[in-house]
Amino acid sequence: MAQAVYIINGPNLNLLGSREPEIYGTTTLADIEAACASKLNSYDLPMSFFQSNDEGELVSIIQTARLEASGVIINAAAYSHTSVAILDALQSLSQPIIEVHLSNIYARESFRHHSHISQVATGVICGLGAQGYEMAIDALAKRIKP
Ligand code: CA2
Repeated sequence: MAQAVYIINGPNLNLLGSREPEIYGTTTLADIEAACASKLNSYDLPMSFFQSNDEGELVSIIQTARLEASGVIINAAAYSHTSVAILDALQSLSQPIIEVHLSNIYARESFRHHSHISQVATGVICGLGAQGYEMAIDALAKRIKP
């Protein structure tokens, strides 16, 4: 069996479904995890799903992904726009990386229009809510070497 797909979520995404439904919808992170598990199962790919509010912990997870993941899906949330440390960690990966945002970051405040992560991502999906994670899995499944 292939190595796990790492799905990495950044700060405040643990609050999904509890606030700001007009921006982020009503789906919880647990709902997203379950949908991703089911989708990956259909590709016979294992999953490791993470959420952290801590930048250093996210860097450590990415370092583990470098050694253990077949591919990475990352929604680094606000750290997408600010974190050179997360960019540096992702730059060391050779696996495909798909960046996901639930909201359309280009239709929001200008400080959300730039993501450090995009330059190292194989592809970027935004504005499609939780469906973006499932689309990212489809994209990764085509790119993961057996
Ligand atoms: O649209 C996305 O997925 C974002 O990565 C979400 C981040 C935001 O900083 C990015 O610009 C775009 C924020 C995640 C916060 O999630 C919450 C969910 C519910 C209630 C409060 C925050």
